[in-house]
Amino acid sequence: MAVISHQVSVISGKVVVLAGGVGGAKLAHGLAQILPPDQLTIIVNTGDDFEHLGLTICPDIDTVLYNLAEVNHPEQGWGRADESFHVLEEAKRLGHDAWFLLGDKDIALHLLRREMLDAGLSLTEVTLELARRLGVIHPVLPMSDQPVRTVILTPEGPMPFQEYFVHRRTKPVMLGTRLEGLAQARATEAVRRALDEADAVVFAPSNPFVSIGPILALPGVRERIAAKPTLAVSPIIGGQALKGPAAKMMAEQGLEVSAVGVARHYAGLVDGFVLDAADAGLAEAVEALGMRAFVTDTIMRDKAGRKRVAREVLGFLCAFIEEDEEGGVFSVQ
Ligand code: FO1
Repeated sequence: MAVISHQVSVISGKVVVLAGGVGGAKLAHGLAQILPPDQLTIIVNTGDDFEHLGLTICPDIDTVLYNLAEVNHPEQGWGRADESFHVLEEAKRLGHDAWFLLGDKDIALHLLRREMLDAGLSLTEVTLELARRLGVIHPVLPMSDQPVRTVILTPEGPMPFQEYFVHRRTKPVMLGTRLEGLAQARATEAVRRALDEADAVVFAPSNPFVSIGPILALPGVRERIAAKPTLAVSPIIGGQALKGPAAKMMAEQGLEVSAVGVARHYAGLVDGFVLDAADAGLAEAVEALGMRAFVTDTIMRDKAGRKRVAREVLGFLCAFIEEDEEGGVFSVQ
């Protein structure tokens, strides 16, 4: 039987991926298995960041770093594999309300981040240094060096993101969001340069409101992305989020809870939309929004699955870039 090669070889062309938590980290890891560091930059949401126990916690940055370094917790996706919780247990014994689970290895990284931030390094410099120490070779860039903090507006009042997400387990109704610090924040120079130099931008299957939304909200980001071939991977499959509260948030905002609802949210900004095979029937409705639709199995079950989805995404990118521009910068073998 003939062996069909699905190898994608990207001969040139730079890809920027926008990522939030676990879904973003998985796709970034898949892309990092295919593209060399000078062809892949990962821009990460920092709206989930917060100060806790004197530490600056950057959950999405750390989830991306741990996944790229292949030291992430295999089931939960965030945090470290083979983790212990001695520090937290002792803090608890001393009266700390340990609602946010920080393991010992994770705390070690946070202590180094604290030290570097206190020494005056920017979050970008700290992240690149932590990446280097973890053996991550691809550039992982926080969206901003200034703090931008997502606040969830609920009937009980405004709630800091991690209070809503972890402490309250996303139970309160989300009426909307507010990005504190946005007026004083800007996309970093590294982020702006990566977007300017990108041949294509990919929105990972991350939460459109609290993961991709804060990145797009930074001045100059949306315009830069609008000028590039851009595609998004749906975080909603069969009307449900694979992980996290995206579906619940959509319902609470009166949006259609489906991949089409997500595509509609991105309409005008993205040129292509990747749907899961379970939603093949929605491809036409997506295309009616003025974007190309591509259907594949988007579930990234393991390391090979992440690479497979990344390869499919790049293949899709090739297809529509080459259609638009003669001899586009990507090619599939
Ligand atoms: N998520 C939880 O649901 N519970 C936790 O206790 C928790 C701790 C935690 C510690 C470090 C870290 O980097 C992430 C952590 N997360 C936890 C995940 C994180 O808060 C969310 O996944 C993201 O903010 C959403 O993208």
